[in-house]
Amino acid sequence: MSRSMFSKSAFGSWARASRYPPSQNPTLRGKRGRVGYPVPKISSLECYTRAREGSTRTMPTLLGIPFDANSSYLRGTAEAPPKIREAMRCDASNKWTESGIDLGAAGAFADAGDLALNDSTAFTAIEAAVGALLEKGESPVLLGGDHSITYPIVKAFAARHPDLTVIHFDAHPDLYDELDGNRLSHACPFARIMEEGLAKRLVQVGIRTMNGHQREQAARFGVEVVEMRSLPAYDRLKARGPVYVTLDIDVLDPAFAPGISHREPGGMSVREAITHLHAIEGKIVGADVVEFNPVQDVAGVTATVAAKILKEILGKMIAG
Ligand SMILES: [Mn+2]
Repeated sequence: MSRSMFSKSAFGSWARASRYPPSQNPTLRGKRGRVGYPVPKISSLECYTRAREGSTRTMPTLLGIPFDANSSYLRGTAEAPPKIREAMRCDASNKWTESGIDLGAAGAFADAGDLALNDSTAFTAIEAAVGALLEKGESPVLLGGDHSITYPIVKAFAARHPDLTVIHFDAHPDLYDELDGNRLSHACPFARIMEEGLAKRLVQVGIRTMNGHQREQAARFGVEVVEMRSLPAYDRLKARGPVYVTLDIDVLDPAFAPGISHREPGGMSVREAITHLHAIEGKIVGADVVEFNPVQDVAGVTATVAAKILKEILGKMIAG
C-alpha cells in the first residue's frame, strides 16, 4: 500500500476542531477523515528487518480510522485517533508498559497515520487498508472511530485467519440485527461478523446492557458472553489460535472514562480492564480501541485512559 492512502494533514487541526461538536465543527465539516496526526517519521525499517530475520514477534502498526457515521446517538469518535496518540506521547508518563516493554524503543511499533475516508466508501477502504497491512506482515492496531468499523476490520483478518477468536470488551453486545434501520450501525457489527462466519469464537467481556433481542442473537450465534456482574473471568480468555482484541472504551465505568457516547454505569475499573487484557492467552494478531469520544471527555481523562489501554495491548502483542 502506498503512503498516499493515508492522510498527512497538519498537526493541530484536531486541537482547533475539538472545541466544537462534530456537527458544527468548521474544521471537520466536509472533510472528516482528513483530520489527523501527521504520519510520524518512524522508520519501519527495523520492523521489516526483524520480520525478515525470522522473528516470531508481532510488530504492531497503528492505523487511525476517523469514522463515526454509524453512531446511533452522538458523533465525535472520529476525532479520537490523534487524541490517543497525543496522550500516549505525553511526557507525564514514560513509554514503558506494565509488562516491561519499552514502546519508546526504535521500531517497537509503527504508525501508518490516519485513513482518509468518506462515508459512502469507508467500509471498503477500511477492509482494503487493513488487508494491505496484513499482506505486509504487520499486525494492525486500529484506533476508532465508532464500533461499526470492527466489521470491515475483522473481514480483512478473517481472510487470512480463518480460525480467529475475537475477544470483545464492551458494555454492549452490539448484536442488534439492525438499529434505526441501519444494519451497519455501531450496535450491529458482531451480528454481521457472526452471520458471515468471520470468527471461530466470539468472547464478550464486561457486558451489562443485554436485552431480550440481543440475548436471542447471542444464543443464535453461540456467543460466549461474560457479563460484567460475573467478573473476574480470566479463565474465559484463553484461546487457541490467533486472537483479535476489540475494546470499546465504554467497557470501563464512566467514572474512569467519561469521554464516550453511551455512558453505562457499573463498568470495569481501568485496573480490571488491564488485568483482563494481561490474562489473555493466545497470539494477538490485531486489535482495535474504539468509541472514545473526545467531545464528551473531561479534562482529557479518557484520552489518557485510552492511551494506557493501548500501551498495554501493544506491549502484550510485542511480547508475543
Ligand atoms: Mn459499547
